[in-house]
Amino acid sequence: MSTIHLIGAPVDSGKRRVGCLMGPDAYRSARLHGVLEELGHHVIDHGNLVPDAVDLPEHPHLYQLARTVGWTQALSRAAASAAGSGVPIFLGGDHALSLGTVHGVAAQAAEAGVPQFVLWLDAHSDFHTGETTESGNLHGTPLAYVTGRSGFPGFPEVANPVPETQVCIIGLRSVDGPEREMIEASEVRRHDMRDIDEHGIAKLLGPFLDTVAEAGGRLHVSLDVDFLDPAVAPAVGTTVPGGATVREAHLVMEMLHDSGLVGSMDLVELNPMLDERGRTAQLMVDLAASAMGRKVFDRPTQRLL
Ligand code: 4U7
Ligand code: MN
Ligand code: MN
Ligand code: MN
Repeated sequence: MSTIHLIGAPVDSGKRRVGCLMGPDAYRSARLHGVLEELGHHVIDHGNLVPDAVDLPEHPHLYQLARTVGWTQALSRAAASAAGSGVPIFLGGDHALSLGTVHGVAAQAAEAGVPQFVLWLDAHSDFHTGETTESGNLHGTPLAYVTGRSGFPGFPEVANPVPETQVCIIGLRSVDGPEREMIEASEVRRHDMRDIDEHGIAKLLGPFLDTVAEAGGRLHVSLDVDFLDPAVAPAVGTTVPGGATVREAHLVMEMLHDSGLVGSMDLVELNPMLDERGRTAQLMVDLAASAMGRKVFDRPTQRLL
């Protein structure tokens, strides 16, 4: 059994549409803490973080740059300290929070001499730099930042970039032109929805987990709500039709648990303003439970919030 650190990260600066700041409390209302305790884990809820106060002039293109830099600094410290003493689960908050969480866990892994791997479950590749993003929304940039690309003015230096070969994206179905170019020129592993349809998701994830295990590595999992099909997970601002099913997502989580490789996890992009009777928050809590060891036969009768 593990020590699990729940760390609220009500980041809402990574894009224009507000509401993700309510994410951490939606997960709490859907009983994340209790569900994980019922699996036998030692669970500590650290409450919500606050961003550092950062004095940066407004950027002509990057939306809420100073606020997001402040979050990145605070989250990196929190992630580095929690990763050394258990499994942190970051309750988002939009995906800009991963600029900090991956930065922090990668720093701690480097100190511990463990290779850091990242699994990105998302409809989008989030591979823009500050120079390529058309929207200026920083929630579309974290993978480029943590793999060490330039174009992030004011952000902490990335002293421990995650090597491209140690990143795997699954669920892709919305990638912008410049992201496509950068990814195709990179060694990032990526699987789009067609790959899932043709091969089955287990055949895509399995080999990546084998690579992590062979390297003696540790895995950070970043789960964007929009990885899921909007029909089952409507509470997200960036819905893209044709996403993962409930069972595909659970299978990923079950395989992650069996692997014993997960060192940290982000639950991102939940916007409770857009939810229907809490069903998306509930599904995300159920997925986190699967990742932490709940079996299909252990699942309680469906509760309605
Ligand atoms: B998310 C987008 F243009 N690529 O850059 C952009 F399509 O964290 C979307 O994956 C980014 O939800 C989505 O704004 C970021 C857009
Ligand atoms: Mn994302
Ligand atoms: Mn996304
Ligand atoms: Mn999104």
